[in-house]
Order: sequence, then C-alpha cells, then structure tokens
Amino acid sequence: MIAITRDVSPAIDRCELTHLSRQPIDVERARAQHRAYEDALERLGCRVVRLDAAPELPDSVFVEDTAIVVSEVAIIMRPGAESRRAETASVAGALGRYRELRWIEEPGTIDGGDVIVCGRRVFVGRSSRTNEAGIAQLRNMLVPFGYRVHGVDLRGCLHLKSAATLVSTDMLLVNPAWIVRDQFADVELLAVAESETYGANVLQAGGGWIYPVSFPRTRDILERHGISPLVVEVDELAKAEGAVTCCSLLVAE
Ligand code: CIR
Repeated sequence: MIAITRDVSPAIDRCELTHLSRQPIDVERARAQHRAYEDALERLGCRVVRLDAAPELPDSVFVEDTAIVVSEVAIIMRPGAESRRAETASVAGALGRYRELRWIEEPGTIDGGDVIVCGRRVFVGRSSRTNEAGIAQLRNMLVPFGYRVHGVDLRGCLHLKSAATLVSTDMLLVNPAWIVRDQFADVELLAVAESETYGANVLQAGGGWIYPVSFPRTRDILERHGISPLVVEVDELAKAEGAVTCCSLLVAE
C-alpha cells in the first residue's frame, strides 16, 4: 500500500474554514504531528510518498480531497472551494504513476472527503463542496467498473468523512447526528460517543487503523469491537478542519 501525503504548507493558517472559527496554527507543531502521522502509516505497512509543501496552497496537506483511487482508475476531483483547485495538478502527477487518470470537470465539484468506497458501493455526500453534477460524473466513470454510486445527505459537518468512515468493508464509524442512517442500508453503523462529535474520522490503512488521541471514549468503543488503532495527535491540523483520513491518499499496489 502506498500512502501519498503532502507536507504542511507554511500558509496553513490561511486555510478554508466552514464550521470552526480561526485560531492561530503553529506550523512547526502541525508539521511534527504530520510526521508522526506518516510514521504511523509506515508502521502499518504503507510506503509513504510525500509531495513537497505548496507555499501558495494553504490546504494542500489535505490530499484526500484531491482524488479518489480505486483498483481500476484514479479520479482527480474538482474541489468545491476555488482556493483548493490548484492542488490537484501535483497529486495527479504522482497518481499517474500508479493508475490511469480521469478528471471531474466543470460544472461538477467533488471533494474526496465526501467519498466513501465501501466494496463496490460508493457513498458520496451532498455537501457544500460536492454537487449533483460532480456525483453524476463520478457515477458515469465508476459504473462501467461495476460500482454503484449513491448520493447521501449530511448535515452539520464539512464532509461525509467528518460524519462516517470505514472501519472494515461492511462497518462504518459514524456520528448519527450528521448522517441519514437509512441511506447506508446493509452497512453496520458503529456510533461515536455522544460527547465526541468529531470522533467519526478513523483511517483504515495497511494492516490497521489510525485514530486521534482526542477521542478516548470512542476509542474504547472501537477497542470493544476488536479495533485497536494507532493513536496520533492531530489537534494542530484539526484547527484547519482536518482529521486523519484527509492527510493521505491510499493506493493499493
Ligand atoms: C477545507 O476546508 O477544505 C480544509 N480546511 C479542510 C479539509 C479537510 N478535508 C477532509 O476532511 N477531507
């Protein structure tokens, strides 16, 4: 498994913010947390391919939003925030070594953080970043490979993956307040601890999981279900509204 990452931009304190108010971000601390996250990926058996920081692109550390990768193809997103569109070029350059590329085009917009690939089912959140035209383009690209693409509603959060992430092929960790349960038929839903609103973002990578230290109650719930994640500090990156899935793009070799 390859994990594509990108170093933290020195301009990260000019990041997009939707649900959080701006707080100063310590770039060196964010970088240290990002390195520790990359170490965790390596401990899980991933080979980290780190792209250079982009000083002019504040949110570029959040590579998840720029593409989705399945075994047949990589689809380069057209991010919903205009300030993030230029992030895709260098990610496409890296992904082109491993997959044939397709591109979401205007008027479509999708952030990769809105896309969950669950076996042959693909859930795409209708968010402030992802529109129906983008979902329709993604569907047209993936249906020929045997995937079913389902648009799902979310409320109160930035991306679908703020509200739900995969812990296994048929189980999602979710914040029930931010999704519509019925839209995930046949998938087991494991709820976060009620007090840990932002706890639904866990990264399954290589042979295990990566999870923020900040959600101990939900971690207990995961452990009780046999999921023992490596724990990382990402509170500096969280000030930019990022979490653990958004800092890598996983490419199965
Ligand atoms: C943004 O608003 O686009 C960034 N500040 C945060 C993106 C986080 N991405 C993700 O969770 N997939």
